[in-house]
Amino acid sequence: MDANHSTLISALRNGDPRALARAISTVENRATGWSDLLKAVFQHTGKARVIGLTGAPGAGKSTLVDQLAKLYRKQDQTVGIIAVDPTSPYTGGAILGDRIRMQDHFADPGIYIRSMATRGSLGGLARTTADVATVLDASGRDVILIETVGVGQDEVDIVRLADITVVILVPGMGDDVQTIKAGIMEIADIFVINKSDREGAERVEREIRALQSLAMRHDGWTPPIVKTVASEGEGIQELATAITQYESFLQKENRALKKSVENWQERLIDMLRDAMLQRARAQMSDGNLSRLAAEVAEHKRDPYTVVEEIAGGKP
Ligand SMILES: Nc1nc2c(ncn2[C@@H]2O[C@H](COP(=O)(O)OP(=O)(O)OP(=O)(O)O)[C@@H](O)[C@H]2O)c(=O)[nH]1
Ligand SMILES: [Mg+2]
Repeated sequence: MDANHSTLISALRNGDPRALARAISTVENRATGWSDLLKAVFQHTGKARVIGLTGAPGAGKSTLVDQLAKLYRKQDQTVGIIAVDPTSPYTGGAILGDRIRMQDHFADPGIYIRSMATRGSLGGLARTTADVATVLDASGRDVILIETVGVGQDEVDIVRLADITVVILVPGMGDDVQTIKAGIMEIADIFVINKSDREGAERVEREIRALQSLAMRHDGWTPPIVKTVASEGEGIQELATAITQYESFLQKENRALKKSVENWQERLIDMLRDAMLQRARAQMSDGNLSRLAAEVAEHKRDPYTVVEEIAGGKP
C-alpha cells in the first residue's frame, strides 16, 4: 500500500468526510487500490448498526430514512445513508427529492448521504453496496441506513447485508401485501405501514398478520408491525424502539453471530464467483473468446470441455 493510501485510511478512520467521500468513490468505481483499501479497513468494521429499508417506489422510504436519521442524530449517533437508486425512469424525481431533503442535513457532518446508481455498477450492485457500507462502518458511523426499492433479487441481496431489515408497505396503490414479492416479505424483521394517514392501513396490517400466521420464522421472531406517517414524523420513535427490540433479540443466544455467518456464507460465494470469473477473463483475451465461440458454434468443439479447460478442470 502506498503512502497516499495510508493517509487516506487514517483520515477516513478519523471520520474526515472528504476522506470518506474519496474512499467510497474508490471502492464504488473499483479505482486503483480499492481492494487494498477494503482489506486495510476490514478489521475496523463490524461496529456500525446496518439497517436496510426497502419497499415499493414512492412508499416513503427516503422520508422515513430522513426521519430516522434525525432521531439518531438527536441521540448523538452519527449516520451514514446509502440510497440505492431504482432503475425505473422515475429515479430522476426521486433523486431530486433526496437532494432537497439532504439540504436539511447539509450543515451536519454527522449525516453522510451517498446515492448509488444501479446502472454501470462495476462490481455488481449488492457487492458494491456492501463495500460502501464497509467503508462507512470503518469511518466510525454508528448507524448505516440503506434504502432500496424492493423489486428484485438485487434488492434482496442488498438487504441481506443489513443487520436489520425494515420492509415498508403502504395502504392502497395496488401494492398490497399480495403483490409484494414473497422474497421481500420473508426477509422483513420489522414491517412498517407508512402513509397510515391514508385509508386501508388496518387492512394491510391484517394481511401481514394473516401471512405471518401461515409461516413462522425459524428463529422464532415475529416481525412487529409499526404504523407511521413519515411525512409528519409520526411513529418514528416506535420504529426506533422496534429496531432496538430486534437488536436485543439478536444479542441473545448468539443470534447476531449466526445471522452474520449465514450472510457471509452468501457473500463469500458471491465474491468467489466474481474473483474466479475475473481470473478466467484475464487469462482469456477477447479474441480468444470469439475464436472459442466460433469453434463451438461450428460444432468443432464442445462447450463443456472448453469451459472445463478454462476453469482448470472438472468441477
Ligand atoms: N400522505 C403521506 N405521504 C407521505 C408519507 N410519507 C411520505 N410521503 C410522501 O410520499 C412521497 C414519496 O416519498 P419518498 O420518501 O420519496 O418515497 P420513496 O419510497 O423514497 O420513493 P422512491 O425512492 O422514489 O422509491 C413524497 O411526496 C412524500 O412526501 C406519509 O406517511 N403520508
Ligand atoms: Mg427514495
